[in-house]
Amino acid sequence: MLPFSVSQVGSGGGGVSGPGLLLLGPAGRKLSGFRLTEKFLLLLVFSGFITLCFGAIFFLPDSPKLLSGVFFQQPLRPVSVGLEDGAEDGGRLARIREEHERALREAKDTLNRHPDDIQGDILRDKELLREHRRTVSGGNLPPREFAAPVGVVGKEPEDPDVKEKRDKIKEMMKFSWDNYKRYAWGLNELKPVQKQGHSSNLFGNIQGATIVDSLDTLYIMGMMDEFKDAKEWVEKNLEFNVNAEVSIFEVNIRFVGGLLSAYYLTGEEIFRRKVVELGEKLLPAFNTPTGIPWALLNIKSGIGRNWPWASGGSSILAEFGTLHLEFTHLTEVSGNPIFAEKVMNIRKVLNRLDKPQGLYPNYLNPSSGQWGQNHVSVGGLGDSFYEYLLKAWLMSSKTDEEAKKMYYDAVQAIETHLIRKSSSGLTYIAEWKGGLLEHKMGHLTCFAGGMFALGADSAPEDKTGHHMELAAEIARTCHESYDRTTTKLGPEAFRFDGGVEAIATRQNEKYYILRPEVIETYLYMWRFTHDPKYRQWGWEAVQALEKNCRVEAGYSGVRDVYAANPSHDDVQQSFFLAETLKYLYLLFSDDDLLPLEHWIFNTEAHPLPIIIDKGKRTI
Ligand code: DMJ
Repeated sequence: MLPFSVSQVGSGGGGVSGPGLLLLGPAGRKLSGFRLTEKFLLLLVFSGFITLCFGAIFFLPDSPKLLSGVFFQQPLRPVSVGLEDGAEDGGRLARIREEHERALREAKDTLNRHPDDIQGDILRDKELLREHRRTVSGGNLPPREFAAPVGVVGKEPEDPDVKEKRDKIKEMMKFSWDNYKRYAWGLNELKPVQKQGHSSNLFGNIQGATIVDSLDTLYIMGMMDEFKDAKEWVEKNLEFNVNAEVSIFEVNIRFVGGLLSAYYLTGEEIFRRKVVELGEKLLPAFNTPTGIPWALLNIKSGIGRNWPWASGGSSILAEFGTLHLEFTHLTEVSGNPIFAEKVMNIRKVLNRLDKPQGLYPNYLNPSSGQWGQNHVSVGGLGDSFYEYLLKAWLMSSKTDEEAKKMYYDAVQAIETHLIRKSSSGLTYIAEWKGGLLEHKMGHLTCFAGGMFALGADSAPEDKTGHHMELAAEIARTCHESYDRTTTKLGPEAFRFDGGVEAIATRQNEKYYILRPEVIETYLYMWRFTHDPKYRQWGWEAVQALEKNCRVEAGYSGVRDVYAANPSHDDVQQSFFLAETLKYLYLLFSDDDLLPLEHWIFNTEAHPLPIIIDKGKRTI
């Protein structure tokens, strides 16, 4: 406890740090009652405390998901920056104008260009897009032949024990879905304790994240009535003409990914129409001097900007590096090359840059094309960039040699500089901050086990076995991070320093928000090795979820995985239905359900078909 309290009172309260702040002593004594040395000491403690708070917020960003998923977990007012809502009242209009100007100011600061020029570019691009539609297909989507997909309906497992487990996972999906439908239908996510909808500001005013994220899981689990309801909702209610800022990354992996998968699984035109409409709305995000997209975009006005906390107006590696698969498929389903061009340009920019020790820093300025702060991570802020290099190579039927080289070079640098072994022999992936190693691994980083396994087969210089070993070691470490907790669920981050191994030491790293990465790695390891321990570990996770996260109306994250009776954060994340339950279901299915020779999963576990012969799918 601090020896004084800081209270926010009206101006002129006699505070020492400006109007509005009044410092009170231990017994509510006014600061003016202290001697000079006492005042000085108090000030010292107070300013130390403030510096610490700022340090924590601005210099320790773990991931865009960490900041957005945790700091912004409470429903926030969406940031609306459009100008033309006639029905708005005066106050709201003024606020919209203010925010519009702020976004433009921030864009101007990063881009160093006049706001009128920025707006001019946005309008010109919109016109070009319309023009393309008019000339190519009279304003409509060109027709597209759909071939039957491979392996989207699996057989029942023969082993009754495996079947029983798989049925249990399907029941979990039904429970999550039914409760979402009952209490939060049409909203983004469910608060399973309060039994109401949850809105994250990541999607602006776009609604229905759980519905779109769940489409393919419902389909492969054979929950056809639920799938029908979901499809009908998409048809009648899914709207993108919203006057609010969205996260390009989140909308891409959940909405674009979810709709693309639904289209490829079913051939239903509604999904193709919707996904192309959404893809076109996202294009203005690339309107920067380098073409490295903004993190945030108002999809109505087309004005973009970056997260205010991201290293001097930088874009984030894991965000702009996790568009490639979906945008390649947007070109595939629309016939418009523009989507693929945008993501190929990101590659070009990255390949022109020097990489410190072969590593990719997490921040890149979209105006100067220069790296920002020296922070490298295979977890939050970096993670799915590496995943998408490998998957771009695989999705191209192994023709995209550039992606292959970038992936294996990056893995080599990661091995040399970030991968370490603890004293008891646990392999982990550390983070690199300004030249120093931080011996911490995030839950998000645990996806890397699956990635190394998936990439092992094509590893150069006979390194297949080595990559598989690495994958197995990461899987083991991540399993340990679960096994060393009371709940048997893993913490958000765990450390290998100060005498601990695979344990979270900071209170704010002990939560679990229904994340999938560890189970994702079990699935890949199972597919490649058929070692029964991976199913056993997956089943441990199911039991832990049932015991700690299942509440009356759905599943919730927990605040402390080391507590015997952890409290709930009251959010049923849409990725729980899209990823965690899907990966579990696949873990207890035969390998011919979504076989890896035909499908790759985007980073939200939405299956996308492998493309052959430039624009011709295998399926
Ligand atoms: C998901 O949205 C995706 O898996 C993303 O790549 C990382 N974060 C969440 C799940 O943890």
